[in-house]
Amino acid sequence: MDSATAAIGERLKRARSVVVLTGAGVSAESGIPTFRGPEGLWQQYKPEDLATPEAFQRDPRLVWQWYDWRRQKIARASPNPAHHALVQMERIVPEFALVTQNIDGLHRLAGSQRLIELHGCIWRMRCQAEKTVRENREVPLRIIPPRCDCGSLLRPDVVWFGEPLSVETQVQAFAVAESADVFLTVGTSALVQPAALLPAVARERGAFVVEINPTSTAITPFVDSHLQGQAGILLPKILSILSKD
Ligand code: BV8
Repeated sequence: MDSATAAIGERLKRARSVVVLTGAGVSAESGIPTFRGPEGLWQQYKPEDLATPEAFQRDPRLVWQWYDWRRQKIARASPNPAHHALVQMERIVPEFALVTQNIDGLHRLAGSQRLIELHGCIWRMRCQAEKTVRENREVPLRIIPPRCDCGSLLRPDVVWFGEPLSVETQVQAFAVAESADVFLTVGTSALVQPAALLPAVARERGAFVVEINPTSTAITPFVDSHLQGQAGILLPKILSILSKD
């Protein structure tokens, strides 16, 4: 194991509070395309065409076809070693929080409990009129766009571009980032706000910030340590050090 990875494992051993921010890269090894990679989700579509309230207003059927296609892919995916390593880390570290930008539900499926889902979950739907939220795992959707019993359109219970994250979710996420001894940012291009602010806030408050990503990102110049590699390989290595007496 390279010394930088081992050093992160040793640092986690001494940490009281650890926060991990994840993005689509953590689910890449489960076979779910990332947003901005070569085979990325956005390659076929532009975010402003689909993941916005205006797009849904304009063409709810098209937006739901895209989400149905993603739900079908996600339904066939399983948590990978990165997800499992984070579940074990949560059980070892005294104060642990996992903040995810992902809507695929794989962290919860793997068993993560101390989980903050910044952008919602693709398996929940919300009535446009009543604002009631329900879980729906029907794959593929028989009726597109799906409707509530009240007759109104249902929408994915996710945060679209141009929509605010819930205040409660933001308060929780920034609170844990501010009190982190070590902050890991894993599998995210760190482009989407306000999630991408979290590593900077943690660093400002004195956290040791580690980035795990095969490539460099917008925040690579600002982190304390960049481990170049895949989450599904590096996180289990870090966990093996952390779990050693
Ligand atoms: C808001 C849900 C305000 C939907 C998503 C400044 C401040 C505030 C806002 C803005 C701002 N500047 C711009 C904005 C607007 C916008 C924004 O950030 N735009 C960006 C594009 C510039 N932000 C918003 O609109 C946010 N709302 O701020 O509201 C407001 C306030 C009051 C009133 C009204 C409005 C809402 C943003 C949420 C958008 N929703 N998802 C859906 O998924 O369908 S974001 C979407 O992008 C996903 O959640 C995704 O997770 C997220 C981030 O992408 P990444 O996860 O990083 O994925 P990406 O493909 O980019 O990168 C993957 C990385 O993994 C790569 O680096 C790759 O190298 C790496 N990788 C690949 N394989 C592996 C790997 N790493 C490790 N291991 C591997 N094996």
